[in-house]
Amino acid sequence: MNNTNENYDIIGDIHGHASTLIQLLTDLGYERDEQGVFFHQERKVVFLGDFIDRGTEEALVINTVKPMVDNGHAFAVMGNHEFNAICYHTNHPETGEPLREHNYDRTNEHEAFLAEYPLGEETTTEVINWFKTLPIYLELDGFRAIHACWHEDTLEEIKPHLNPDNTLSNDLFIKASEKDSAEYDAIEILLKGIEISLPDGFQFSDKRGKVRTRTRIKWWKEGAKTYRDYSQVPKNQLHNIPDIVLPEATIDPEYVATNKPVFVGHYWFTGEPEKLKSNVACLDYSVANKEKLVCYRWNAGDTSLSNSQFVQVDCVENSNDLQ
Ligand SMILES: [Mn+2]
Repeated sequence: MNNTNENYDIIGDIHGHASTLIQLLTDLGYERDEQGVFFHQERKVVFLGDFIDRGTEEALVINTVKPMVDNGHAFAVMGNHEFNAICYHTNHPETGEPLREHNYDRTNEHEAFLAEYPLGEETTTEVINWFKTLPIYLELDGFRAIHACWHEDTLEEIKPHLNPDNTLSNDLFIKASEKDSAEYDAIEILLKGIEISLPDGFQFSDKRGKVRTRTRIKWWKEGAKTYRDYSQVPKNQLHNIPDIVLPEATIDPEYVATNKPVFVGHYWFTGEPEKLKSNVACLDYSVANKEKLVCYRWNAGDTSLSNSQFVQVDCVENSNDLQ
């Protein structure tokens, strides 16, 4: 894609917080056209996925983002929540069972979306069909975008199963819904990040209080030697992660500093936004936990990342939240 002369605003996970998104777009100088679609004369947005679940303005997020993409004012990649929604709302062609089981946990996680887009309704099908048009990654001249993890080997493995526009084929949704398949593992890595098992006897609580024995790793980190160095867990849980040296085989090739800059969302960071290393930035700062929505302003000609280019907006409470 020849886009060296374009300026981009890359925006992290929104999770149903449309009022906050609208505040951010306004702060960034975006205006509405006659149809109400946000645009900027000199810039385009790159959305990093996870538009839905958690917040109470799911439709307003979709009705803000989708027309921007349709009108060429934005690009968007798929998040794990869109992938999960597609599987929740799609039945297996042979068994007729949903690709993602409608059990209590999964329905509960998807509750905010279902409140606005009930199962089987026409508008729901339309939104799910739009999710299917989202590519799994975006590679522009200057930078890359993917929801959770840019992992070269996994991308190479999955490329033959992608459509020419990097969207997932219908077949891939089916295969990637079967645990233990190679496709399942690949989607887990790209959309949810790389996880490792902690040594026997160790566990921690995630941000929702669930006890876990596997941890997301800092795949971008160079020189990590121990489980504690390499684990991406809430700060108050770090003491539960052992300072034990990782087995040799666990250490995955990191995202080397000579690679093109990459933007991800997904990791529920808090505090002051900053790059993770010279060429990796995460833009998820937990708006879904009433924290911040974060953007990175990439200007034409940029070749590296700078902490001065982050823009943040505090979560805007909406009337539904106050009920
Ligand atoms: Mn995510």
